[in-house]
Amino acid sequence: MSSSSVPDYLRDEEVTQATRDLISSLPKEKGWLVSEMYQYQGRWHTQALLQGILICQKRFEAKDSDIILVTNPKSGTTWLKALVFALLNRHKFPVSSSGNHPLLVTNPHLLVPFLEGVYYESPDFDFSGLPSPRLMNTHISHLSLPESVKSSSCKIVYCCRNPKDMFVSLWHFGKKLAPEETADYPIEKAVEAFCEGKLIGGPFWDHILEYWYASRENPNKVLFVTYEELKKQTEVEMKRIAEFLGCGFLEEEEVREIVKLCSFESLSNLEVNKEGKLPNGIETKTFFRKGEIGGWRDTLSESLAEEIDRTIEEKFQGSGLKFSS
Ligand code: PAP
Repeated sequence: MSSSSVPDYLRDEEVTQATRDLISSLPKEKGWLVSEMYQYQGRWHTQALLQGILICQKRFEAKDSDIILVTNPKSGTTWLKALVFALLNRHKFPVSSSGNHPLLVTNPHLLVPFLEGVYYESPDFDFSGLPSPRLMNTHISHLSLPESVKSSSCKIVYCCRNPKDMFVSLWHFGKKLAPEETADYPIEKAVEAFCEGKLIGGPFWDHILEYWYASRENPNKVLFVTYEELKKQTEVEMKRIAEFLGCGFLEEEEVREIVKLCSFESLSNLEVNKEGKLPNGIETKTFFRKGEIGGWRDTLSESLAEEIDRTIEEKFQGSGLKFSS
């Protein structure tokens, strides 16, 4: 990819020799938004993110008190980061005196580090300095998590979103990020790639199902939430997350205030999320588009929606997992 508007982690340059050596042995494909993707442990990655994942697998040492937020891209990452950050820091930064709450002046992505992104940018980054409990996020699949994440007692909160909305959100994000590179790529082709599991990070169903089953097998370790439930009953879901994380008693008023502060309306209207940029160059406003359930209807034709529905039906059959549309 040539455009300078594309952030580093989606670019193919600046990877180490070790990554290049591994990459030369991996299956590769041309991708939407990225010129080349590589299949590692069953998932398709850009070179840069693959490097971040490899370093994370090697270096990240989870602590029992860690909290890791996991999502497929465009499934509610920004929102979940804001909610859990506000929850964990409610004594240090009471939302009621919200005039100086960090979320009012800082994009959630800068308050909660993105593991593989940080390791790609700074391979020697030392996470041990983060205040306890450490709060981090990742898009890494369950299969590829660093060993210490699986063996420690750290907690994982996984947020899943209806795949049609997830796809549409990613589609618009990519178009905003790299208008020239994506201009000639038809949505039909992107839906086909999505349904073949060949969009960045895909197959999306493996990602979701691995965490879904992990949450069933070990409900004290993995909490499975959905964007749709979060949207429909944010306060109820917040309390469920708080209980899972062992946050202790929460006043109803505290919950209400956190939910209000982290709502789409509130965050998307803040100066920092309208005009700001992340260090990797992404404009913060690109993380706030519509924030709705079922917004895919504006973008997907009936036949494309059916194509994704067929994939969902086939891949999630028997799992017990249902998506509200
Ligand atoms: P990421 O995985 O790249 O960090 P992520 O935050 O998961 O992105 O996805 C952005 C989506 O979450 C956008 O959805 P849309 O394209 O369908 O609109 C964005 O609008 C939505 N979003 C961001 N913040 C919130 C929020 N506070 N409440 C609800 N939805 C939100």
